[in-house]
Amino acid sequence: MTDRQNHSETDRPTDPAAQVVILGAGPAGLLLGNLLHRAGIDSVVLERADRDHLHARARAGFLAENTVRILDRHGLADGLRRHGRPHAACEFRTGDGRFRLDYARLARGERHTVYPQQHLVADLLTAYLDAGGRVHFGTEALRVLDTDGERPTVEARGPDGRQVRWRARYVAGCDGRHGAARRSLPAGTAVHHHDHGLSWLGLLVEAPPSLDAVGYAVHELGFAGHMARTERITRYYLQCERGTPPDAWDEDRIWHELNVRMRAAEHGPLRRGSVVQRTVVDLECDVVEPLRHGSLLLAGDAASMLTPSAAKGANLAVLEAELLAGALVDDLARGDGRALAGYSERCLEHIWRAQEFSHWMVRLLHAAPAPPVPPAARAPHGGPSGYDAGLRRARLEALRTSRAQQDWFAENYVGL
Ligand code: RFL
Repeated sequence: MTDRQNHSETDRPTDPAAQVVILGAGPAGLLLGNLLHRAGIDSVVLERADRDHLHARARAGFLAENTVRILDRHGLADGLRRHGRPHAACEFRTGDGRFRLDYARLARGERHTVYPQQHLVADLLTAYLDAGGRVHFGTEALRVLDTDGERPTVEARGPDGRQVRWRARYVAGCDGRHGAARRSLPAGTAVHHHDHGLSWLGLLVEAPPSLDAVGYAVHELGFAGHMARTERITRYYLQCERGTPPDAWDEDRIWHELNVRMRAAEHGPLRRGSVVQRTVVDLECDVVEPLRHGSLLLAGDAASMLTPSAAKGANLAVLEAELLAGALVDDLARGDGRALAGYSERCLEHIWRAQEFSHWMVRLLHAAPAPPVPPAARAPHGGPSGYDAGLRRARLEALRTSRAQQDWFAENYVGL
């Protein structure tokens, strides 16, 4: 890029600049930064949080094989190869008993690697900084301006509270659902949103996993889930009323609910430990369409948000970051803008498929929230909740007994 291309009339020569300004140092932003830097594209990452916060931000843990392949392809999988653990089964528990699906023996034979997201972020950050990449911590992007031209600007507030304007050729919005990229979308951009009306209390517990499988418990008191994280830490989920504060339930209540819903008396005890993190997740999802708006491109949660029901969000973020890096390198280093023109469409194919499967999982695992129908208007026997329960039983039974259904499940559960 020439100096002339880089400057607009209102730019001050002292404004910092990069070919690509990346908002957010999550899996999407950091993978993108690494890949651009290696290709000789000048980039900078603006991150609202400080480094310690990123190292402690526990979220995802289940990485699909395609995610591992992408990270491997770019030499960024050392940490997860060393410390990640293979995971290949899930167990469904219902009032009719339990059944297990060894999904690595189904469909394409793929498995997950369990590796906490904050460790992956730490690996990507170290690789980027060691290679000479630039990250500005404590720097919050406020908005992206002039995205319809070739000289977008990011207004940001630095750690000292002062505002800085970053000039770029492209801005990559990898700053999640509540970030500046979403706020800067042109008026009228479609954001397809769906709220399941359900919520989970997400817990990190200091105790080894209680089963060698992901546990999905369907119970009349609400869903409960179990997912391994490390040898010392396990993630549990408990469905709760919308609006429940994260600290509403004390530890005795949490363990009581987990034991009852996971049917520990029938299937074996859960390993109890202290709850070290609590968060309430509302099961909402959305898709921004398209993902490109002139010189602003979205990836990861900024592009689409999923419920954690099928463990897809971080995997999509990695896939999209690789596609975006390839498209930006083609455009900036080779003058070929075709991949960038097709970026949104390519990602949306994967996004909608992941959305569809996550949606199916939510309907499998929960009773639909009560419809706003006065009791007098309900059918005298059964009604909508009985119908919904019947569908869920039929879906679970198909999953238990039909090899075709199990292959479909495995392909979607691990695949992307
Ligand atoms: P991230 O990871 O949210 O990173 C965005 C970064 O942007 C920063 N930021 C800003 N920086 C500058 N200016 C601003 N204005 C900014 N606003 C925000 C933030 O500080 C942050 O560092 O987005 P990214 O990179 O798109 O990655 C997406 C994933 O984090 C997300 O999809 C997953 O965590 C979802 N998810 C799971 N995904 C999986 O693939 N497998 C799982 O097992 C899984 N489990 C989960 C999950 C998400 C969960 N929660 C909390 C919703 C479990 C949970 C509980």
